[in-house]
Amino acid sequence: MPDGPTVVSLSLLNSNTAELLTDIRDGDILNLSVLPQTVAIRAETAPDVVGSVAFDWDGDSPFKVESIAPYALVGDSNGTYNMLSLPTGIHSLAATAYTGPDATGEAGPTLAVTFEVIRDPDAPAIQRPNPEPTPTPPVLVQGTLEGLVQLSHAQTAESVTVTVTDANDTVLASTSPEADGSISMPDMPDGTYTVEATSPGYLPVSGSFTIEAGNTVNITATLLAGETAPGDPLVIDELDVITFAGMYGQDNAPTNVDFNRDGRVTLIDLRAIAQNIRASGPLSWQ
Ligand SMILES: [Ca+2]
Ligand SMILES: [Ca+2]
Repeated sequence: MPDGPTVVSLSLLNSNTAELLTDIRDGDILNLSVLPQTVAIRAETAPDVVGSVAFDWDGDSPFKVESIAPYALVGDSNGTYNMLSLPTGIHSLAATAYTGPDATGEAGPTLAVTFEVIRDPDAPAIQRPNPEPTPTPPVLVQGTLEGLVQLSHAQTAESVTVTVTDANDTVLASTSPEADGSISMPDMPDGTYTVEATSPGYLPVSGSFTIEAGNTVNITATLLAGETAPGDPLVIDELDVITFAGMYGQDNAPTNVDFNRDGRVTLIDLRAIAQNIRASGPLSWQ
């Protein structure tokens, strides 16, 4: 609070009764079809008595200087307010308090408002802009993980499961690719994720991806065939060959040894193990 004389508010009064109708704030819309027709405007000061108050009004500067309280825009006679003619339209009002009479001495800060006067029987008496702008809810930015997942010896990737986890190992999404291996995981909030692709009989693929500003991240991977013995270290080795041998020749074969997903365990599948022998996982997304 400044030490010097200060205009702290501007009051709209009924000039006949001196009743306070409202304080006038920047952006107010005052409806003279509802408010009394006879109005006055008064500057409220701190302290209550100052040297003088100068008013600027609709471009006249100064329009009026009042050296005796009350400090009214169009003056008063011993406290009886003169009626202010207040035409409809936009009005600008500024008031400055001074230490001395007739706008002399030190000036305090100027309180300035712009307000509108309307005459509308259907509108409220006073419309006031919300002083606190309504906070806009944050827009949840969401991106998409898109990609292609393939199995090294199969025509279809339908047996693959793609899982997305966050930094807390919470599973956020899980999907299976289309037959051609394509995946699309929309509605992913911005963040960094671990993405893993698994399929029975294949080394898993794992990677970390960051979605920023709702963008689409493209990821591709090829899983290698031959990991037939789930639970052993992720290496394609003799144990996988032995597991395979136990099911050799079977129809309706389990998918963990039927790498080409043709329903039979044949030499075609053995060739897949041979090609990938000694490979270890998890593999990385490209
Ligand atoms: Ca193995
Ligand atoms: Ca097969």
